[in-house]
Amino acid sequence: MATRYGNYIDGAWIPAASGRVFENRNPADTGELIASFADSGPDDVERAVAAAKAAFPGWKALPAPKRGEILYRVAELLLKQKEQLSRDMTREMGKVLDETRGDVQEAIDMTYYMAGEGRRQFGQTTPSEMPDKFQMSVRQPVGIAGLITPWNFPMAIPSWKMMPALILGNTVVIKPATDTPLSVVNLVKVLEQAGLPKGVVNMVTGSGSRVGTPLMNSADVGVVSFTGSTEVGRKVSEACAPGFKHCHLEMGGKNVIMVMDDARVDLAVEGALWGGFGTTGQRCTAASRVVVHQRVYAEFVERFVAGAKGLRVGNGLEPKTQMGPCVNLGQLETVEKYVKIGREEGAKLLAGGSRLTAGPLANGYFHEPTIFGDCSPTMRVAHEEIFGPVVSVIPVRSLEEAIEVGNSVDYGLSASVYTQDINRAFTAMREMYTGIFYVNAPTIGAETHLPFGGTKNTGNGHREACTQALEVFSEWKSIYVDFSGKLQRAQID
Ligand code: UN1
Repeated sequence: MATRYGNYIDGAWIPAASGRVFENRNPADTGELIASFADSGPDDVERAVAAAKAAFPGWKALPAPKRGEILYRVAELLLKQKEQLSRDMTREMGKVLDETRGDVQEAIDMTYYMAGEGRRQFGQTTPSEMPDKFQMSVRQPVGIAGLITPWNFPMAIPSWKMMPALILGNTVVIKPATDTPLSVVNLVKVLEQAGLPKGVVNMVTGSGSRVGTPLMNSADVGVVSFTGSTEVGRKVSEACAPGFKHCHLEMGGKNVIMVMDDARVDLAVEGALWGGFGTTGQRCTAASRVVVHQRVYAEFVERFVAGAKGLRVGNGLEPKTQMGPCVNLGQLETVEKYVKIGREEGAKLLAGGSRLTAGPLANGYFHEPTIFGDCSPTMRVAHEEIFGPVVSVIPVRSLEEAIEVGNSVDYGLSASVYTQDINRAFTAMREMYTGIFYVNAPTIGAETHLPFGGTKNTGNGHREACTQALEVFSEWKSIYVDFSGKLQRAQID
């Protein structure tokens, strides 16, 4: 019998109102059932929102440093359970164990960071225009936060959203991705162990249409934070607009590594392999384009192709595996679709290009690390997000052309330049219209204490992580205290 997990509502684990469940299988071996989860609907969302609403006044009233103490305990417990949490995550999502350890570590880092915000949440004090008057600004929570989280960072991204929401005094309803509910169940269990009061965090599992949509449409939800595709992000934005809900969106990317002719090519190749094929290319920050100066193009491509062909693809739990499967059949089929498109539009297939089905890979969603060379920037493989192990290499003649090509996509999450010339590095840094920029490092690997997010179709102006994460989950209140004992009329007396 598979383990069956319910929703977590008002501090209790309960089945969906309909009694329905859905199964979650290991993408490296679909014969392995991870567990079954509540296949919830609007009724379950309504219950969860009601629980979050009832818990809000008490949680808001708890002093922020006390909320921080609970988060601190959460971080300690996550650290203790890191290995098991990582193994569970590899089984349900597929990425290799080193990377799932990194994912859990990001959750730990974010939780410690936001626990610290329990003693900061700095506002401002400013001088008044008038005598005997004091003024300051403070943050206040919005109310109920609806969080809709993706499968590629199954614990990190839920924590990026949940921890800032909680430390500010909001209560939460979270809908995990249907491919990775176990990692959110595990996170919620840790919250429970840490003594989080009931109703403060509620989790409802199920589909986007039956859980995500009613959650973002609920009149009681004051802020929605979503990570996923640009297409769905636009719908979230539209759902939030009529009621002026706060809305944070973190969406697609088509990130670029730019390799200049003075670059250390060995380092750039390592960076492109990690940036392009880490997490099987399924990161918003993945380096799915590499723009290479023509003087080092041949050398770079030769080494990059050799590196990609040498990557060991397999079950992420095996220590020798370097790249796991795609998360589900849909993603694998998208990868196959783009391989076909690339071939048709004349990109040169230099490595990979096929599904992997031999031996132990037969029951998983595996695909070869794939490289297209001699791409022009307008080819679909070179400017649409694929979210899989496919990298397009584009030759250029100068830094200026690299920047132009780099900026020519609809997304703006992350970019990087490999060069030994500090002037070129700073020029590229200034000119790339992205939220994240790297010098002599790949496009992935952001840390939790700098803002995370992007421009154009990647985001809607908000950032996660760092203190910027507090913005969407709070409202500022400006406070004026007049202790003059008389009426002072601003801008008039
Ligand atoms: C994502 O893919 O949505 O910077 C997040 C990185 C990771 C987070 C990626 N720390 O690659």
